[in-house]
Amino acid sequence: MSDTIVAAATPPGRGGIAIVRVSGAAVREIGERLLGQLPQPRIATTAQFRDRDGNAIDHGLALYFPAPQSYTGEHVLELHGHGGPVLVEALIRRLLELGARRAHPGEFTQRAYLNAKLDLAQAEAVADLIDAASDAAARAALRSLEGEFSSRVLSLSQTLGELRAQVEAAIDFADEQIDVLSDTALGARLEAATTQLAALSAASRQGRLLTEGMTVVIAGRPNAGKSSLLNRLAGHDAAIVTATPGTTRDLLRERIVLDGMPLHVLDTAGLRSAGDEIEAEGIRRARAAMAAADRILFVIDAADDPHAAAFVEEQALLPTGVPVTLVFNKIDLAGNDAAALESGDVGADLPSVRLSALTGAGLDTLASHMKGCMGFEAGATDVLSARARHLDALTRVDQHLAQAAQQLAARNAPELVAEELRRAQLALGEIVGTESSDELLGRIFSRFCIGK
Ligand SMILES: Nc1nc2c(ncn2[C@@H]2O[C@H](COP(=O)(O)OP(=O)(O)OP(=O)(O)O)[C@@H](O)[C@H]2O)c(=O)[nH]1
Ligand SMILES: [Mg+2]
Repeated sequence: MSDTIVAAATPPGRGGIAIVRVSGAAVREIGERLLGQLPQPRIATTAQFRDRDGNAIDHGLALYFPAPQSYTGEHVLELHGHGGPVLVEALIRRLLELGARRAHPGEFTQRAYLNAKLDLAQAEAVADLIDAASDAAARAALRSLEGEFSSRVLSLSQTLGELRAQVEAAIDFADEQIDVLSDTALGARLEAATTQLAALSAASRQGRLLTEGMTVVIAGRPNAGKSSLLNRLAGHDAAIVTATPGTTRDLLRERIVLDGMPLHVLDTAGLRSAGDEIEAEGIRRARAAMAAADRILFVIDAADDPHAAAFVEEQALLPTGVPVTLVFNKIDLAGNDAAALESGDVGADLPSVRLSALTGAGLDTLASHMKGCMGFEAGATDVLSARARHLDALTRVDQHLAQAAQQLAARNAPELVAEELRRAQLALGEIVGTESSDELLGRIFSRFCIGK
């Protein structure tokens, strides 16, 4: 039988009301001793919270949720008292005396997960909802909490399960193997599953940007104005700016919140054939940072390089798969019309923004462009809060489906196709927690606040 746990569910400090929550097998007995008698289930009832000698610690509302119809799935008692830290602590001490113990961070939600009230992705969405720094992030977290993410994961898993059954049938009827596997409907269904996965991955990638923040690397030639742009975005002089090319040598990270949108912005050493060993190391780090970025802002000195020759030269060396925005800087010198790429020019198909890091002109355009990249527009409905761990699992699903398609196309043994489908299903199971380890649960729930 699990321990009975207690914690304040409201934040520490003074307030109108503080809520103390108790969950576990001993709740009924504890409630009777604290309140004299248990309130009717789910009916808010005024009561005195009494100490060992029967003296009142506080009075307020008591709410009793019998198992399994409660947040945790266990018996839960909520005590709404006055919002003073001394009262809250006195009440918690009394509950400890009655046999409860203090809850660990996230332990209420962990129990909800263990009692199948929520799956793992929903439990994570609880934390994301509480931590949401913007309306968009909160909306995405709520959609995941309400199960939209999980149900799309489960529906994909079900599709894969059906496919697997079809392939496994071919194993059982070895004579007809070829027929079953050459069934074009099978290939088409696998392709449909891959499309379904791609849509889910896209929605989750957007969601991860909202919850964990987008990592943006500012790159470009020396003196293009990269550090000036970082300082503009940060709103303070984080990086050294001088007229000498090669000023920045190390990576510089700033966590910036732009209208509630979390960003990790990295300033880097200017890309050129290095002058010395220190600069060469700086450039190596710049390239590593770009490879790990969600987006590269490639800064061009529009006055000096109106046709973005620097980008043309660098393009082949940029990491593939990381989206790039061209930033034409120094428009105060170049004029707003300069630096236009024409269709057919390298980079003409990339999004571009013109601005002046010196005067701040165009910064709002950059901000709205980045909001768009993050799925931050009001009304973006296909964003689901997701985490790096979910994306990692979805990537593995994608690899297994690609393998399965290959085996199928090559008419290889059905066992191999079935095995790839099975592994894809396992990876999906990790997201919702049908496949989970204690270590994973520890990592997820320890990041919650206490009382949730
Ligand atoms: N007129 C004008 N000057 C700018 C602008 N942005 C940057 N500068 C100047 O350009 C020079 C280089 O700026 P930095 O921000 O240090 O350039 P950087 O790209 O970080 O250079 P490195 O660190 O050497 O790679 C400085 O003298 C800045 O004041 C701009 O928008 N307009
Ligand atoms: Mg610099």
